[in-house]
Amino acid sequence: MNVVQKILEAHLLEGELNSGNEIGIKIDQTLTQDATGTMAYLEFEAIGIEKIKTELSASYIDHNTIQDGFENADDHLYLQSIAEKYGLYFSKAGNGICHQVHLETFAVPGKTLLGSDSHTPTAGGMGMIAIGAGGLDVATALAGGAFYLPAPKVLKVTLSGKLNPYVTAKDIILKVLQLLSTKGNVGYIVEYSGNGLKSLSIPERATITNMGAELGVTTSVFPSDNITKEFLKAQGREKDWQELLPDPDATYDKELSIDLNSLKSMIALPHSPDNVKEVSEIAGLAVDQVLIGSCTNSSYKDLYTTSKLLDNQVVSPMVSFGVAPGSKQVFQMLTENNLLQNIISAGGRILESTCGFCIGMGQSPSTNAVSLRTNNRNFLGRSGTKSANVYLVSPETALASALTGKITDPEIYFKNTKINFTQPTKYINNNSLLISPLADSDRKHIKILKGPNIGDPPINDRLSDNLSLKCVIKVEDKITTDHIMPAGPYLKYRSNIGKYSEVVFINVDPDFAKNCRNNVSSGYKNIIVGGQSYGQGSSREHAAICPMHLGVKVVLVKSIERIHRANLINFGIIPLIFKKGDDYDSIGKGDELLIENIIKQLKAGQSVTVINKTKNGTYSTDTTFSDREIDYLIAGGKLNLLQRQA
Ligand code: MIC
Ligand code: SF4
Repeated sequence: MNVVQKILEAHLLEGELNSGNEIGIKIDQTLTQDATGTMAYLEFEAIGIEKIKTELSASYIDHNTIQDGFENADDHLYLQSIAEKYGLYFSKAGNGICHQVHLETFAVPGKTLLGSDSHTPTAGGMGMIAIGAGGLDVATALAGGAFYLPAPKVLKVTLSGKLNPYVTAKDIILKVLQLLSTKGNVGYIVEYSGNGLKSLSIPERATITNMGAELGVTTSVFPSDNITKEFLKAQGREKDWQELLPDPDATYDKELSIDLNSLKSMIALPHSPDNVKEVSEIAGLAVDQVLIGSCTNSSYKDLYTTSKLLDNQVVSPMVSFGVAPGSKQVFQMLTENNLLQNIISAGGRILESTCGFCIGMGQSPSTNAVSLRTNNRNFLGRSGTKSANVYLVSPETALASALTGKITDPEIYFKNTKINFTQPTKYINNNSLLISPLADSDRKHIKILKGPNIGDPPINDRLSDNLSLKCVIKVEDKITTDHIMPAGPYLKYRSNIGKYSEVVFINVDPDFAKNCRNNVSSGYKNIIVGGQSYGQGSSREHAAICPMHLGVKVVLVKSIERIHRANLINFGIIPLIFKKGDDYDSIGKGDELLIENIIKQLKAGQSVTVINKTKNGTYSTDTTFSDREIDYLIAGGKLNLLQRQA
């Protein structure tokens, strides 16, 4: 068996690993963050369970900590009271980004983790099967329910050789993205292997599994070896270690090799993480902003390197330069070892240990700016400035470019600079911002605190047999959940579906919400028509809930990404895939579409037929729903069923 099979086999509750069908697995740990967490816990409360049933669950505050207005602070209080009531760890604002903190504090080789954030696979660097999902799936896992996924295919990526100085783990994953793209990898889990692993530390492995999310795979995983053991030991958690290696005769569904010796520094160009070139190909382009941080590149090694490379240097006067340590641990390690000094002297702005700029919470670049960032997504407008061009790079490339004021290959720029980083043998463990679960006797008295911005979890209507639909929007390929449900300034409405729904697709079609409402008042449900890889990116289930609130009942696309597909089904929206991609061309915005006897068609496992009354066309669709998914769709969503069962 390979590592993926070993972990899944040990957690299998339903189905068979090699069947190609759906499997149900036991979830050991969960994580949530504030932006998806409020809805996840509202859903958990609605299920009606007394105490969480996982081995360990943690609720992090890291996405929105700006607190402009009461809404955000109220969300934090709600989440803290939920953690106290139901037995979760609570990581307060300032403790760090969920994935970095989870890696340091809780990740355990061989265990499973489900997180309401698409970068949950970060913990795969520790040898866990760590999967991103919608909040309702995490709520289900908290209540002890299985997590369902199609039995995965495993892609082996063999890393051989050793990286040259200033070529990094980030360049490895950017190379993988260049080779595989963000499309067409649904259903795979990536397993890393090869002698190249010997020189990759846990935070570097975590950079790779983190940004594996951009491939659209279910997750990515590294074996657990002596390097894993040393990291856990330095975190004071050696007892959590177990060796986890593939069997010598393990088999894989697909293979890919990367020679680390010949790898160059890579860069993702606007506006997609797979638009990757070598840095040398675009060197010389003037840069306005450089930001180091996010869950991809904010480990102690990343910031140690940042400090050392800035020693006695000053960043270009034309560059706005910010650095966000990924966690309080990283921040404290920097202060303890006198490393902040160089960053401050060089002209760096020290930012809070949160997601911040990565999700458009602050640091929006100037008009038409070139912004170089170490995070994982550069979707159009995500930075908060639609005209800005965001490039994704390693901290080393970011630093060389910040110093010169133009995109610069660090291999050349730093060729005479030598820095020696060795992994610390002991990390600082100070838990002043991490609150442990309460004893059962103390939990009973806790009152849940809900500010006025926090609403009820939304529930959909039961599916009706005939659907009269209006095409409310037609979008192209690679529509991300950031397009559907923008974050940034709107984040504080994550707990208020009515208000948040007003901005669905706002940067694509500002009239979307209004048009949805008009169609509903004329007796139609809404249908969204889209291209390839619809719903890439974030796990935010609001990209399903808010359209549902606006009367969207069907999404008809050329292909769809895993987490978004699951979220749509969880909230009773039917994702249909064109059998013939060309049919997409014949549908226009405003067309009237009809699906007859849909419940019968779904139950019979038939290809659902969509009739275009405006254009006189008929489209067949691929339907690969499991029985469980059909039950959710008919009931109008998973919550309706779970409540009935509870
Ligand atoms: C992201 O990186 O897009 C986010 C913000 O972390 C999301 C979660 C969210 O939208 O709250 C994710 O990756 O799932
Ligand atoms: Fe936060 Fe950005 Fe990581 Fe998402 S990708 S968890 S917004 S740092």
